[in-house]
Amino acid sequence: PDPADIEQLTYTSRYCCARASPLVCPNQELVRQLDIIRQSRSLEGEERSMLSYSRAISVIKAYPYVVSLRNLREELPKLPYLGEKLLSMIEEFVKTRQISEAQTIRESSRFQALSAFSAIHGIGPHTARRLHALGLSTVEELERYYDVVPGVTDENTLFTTEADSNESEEAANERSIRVALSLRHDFSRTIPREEVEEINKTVMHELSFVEKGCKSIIVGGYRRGKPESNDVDIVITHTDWTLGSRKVKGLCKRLVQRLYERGLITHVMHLSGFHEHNALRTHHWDSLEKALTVFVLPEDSSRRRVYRRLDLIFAAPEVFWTAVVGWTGSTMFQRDLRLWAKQQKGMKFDSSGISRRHDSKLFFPKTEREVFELLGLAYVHPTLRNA
Ligand code: DCP
Ligand code: MG
Repeated sequence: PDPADIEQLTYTSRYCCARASPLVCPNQELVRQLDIIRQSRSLEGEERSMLSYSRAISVIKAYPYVVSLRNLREELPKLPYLGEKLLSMIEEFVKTRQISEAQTIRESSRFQALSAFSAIHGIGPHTARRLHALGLSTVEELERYYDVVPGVTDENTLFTTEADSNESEEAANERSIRVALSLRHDFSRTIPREEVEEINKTVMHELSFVEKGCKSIIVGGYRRGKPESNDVDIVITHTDWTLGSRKVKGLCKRLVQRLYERGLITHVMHLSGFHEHNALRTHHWDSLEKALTVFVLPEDSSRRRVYRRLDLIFAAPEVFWTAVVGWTGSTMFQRDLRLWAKQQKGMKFDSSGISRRHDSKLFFPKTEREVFELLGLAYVHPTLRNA
């Protein structure tokens, strides 16, 4: 990160997109314990409480000093989103290195079951609670319930290029859960940066046979500097600014088809071209196509094949940088970008575009910096977006 950029950021801002949030902060253990409470609120479907904890946690992540009884009295009460409840928890932590509520939650069997269930891709808090209410409490019991054998999936019937149109959302979701359950031992292994890079290289090599002149950026946690990722997220576009949008259209299915034929993609959980951004609907490049897949690198003498989650996102050149910013995350960072754009600038931001609210005028940033400039924000380096 450029020190001149960092200087523009203030940890006291109400918006995390105006703060610097490093991957590891001076109060990491405090953050870890508060995150257990946040996770519990999320699993219980207590959205408002969950969001309060998310906001408080992200404020602490950007706080550049180790919390002490002194700054608890003087500075912390002035920071946004740190209310009485949070301050008393921080005080408890400063005095005892523990937050008793986090401890209690972690020891509860309900929390253990719900968090184990929601760790399976496709199982959200609602489904996790439903499964738990059926009397299930371990992942082994889930396997029996879904009739899944670890490591065994039916690869052929699971792939369909019509997954988006023919299948009901519910059926697609159940199919994803079954795949994720059967491959959970692989999916729970994190992906080192070198393998993320090799997956990107392999995908782009295959893409060059499908369409020339494309480029990609690896986004997600990798781009924020995480040493190990849970999945691989790649945004792809075409290098030709004028013809690119036409070349990108339909590319998602064509690439997925090729990767599947090569045995590199084994499953497609979800395939879509969707219209996220209302203002863009009437235009020819109106969609961000994406494929949520399972990818496996070819066997190598030095390693066995490990199944990995791979998300491919396709963006026309005009919206490439908004897609990159959106998919770099973090989730909280993206949430506040939208909020900032709306509340402070009368703009609309999401992964598929930036527009002005009063006249729906669209903006086509040519660089990542320009995305921040258009939104009237100081540039935040990707490694400082871990809000
Ligand atoms: N994202 C999005 N829309 C979605 C899912 C994610 O815009 N439907 C964005 C926000 C996330 C980023 O994409 O920060 C990547 O999401 P991941 O779930 O892959 O999370 P990370 O990449 O941040 O971490 P990891 O994959 O290591 O768990
Ligand atoms: Mg990711």
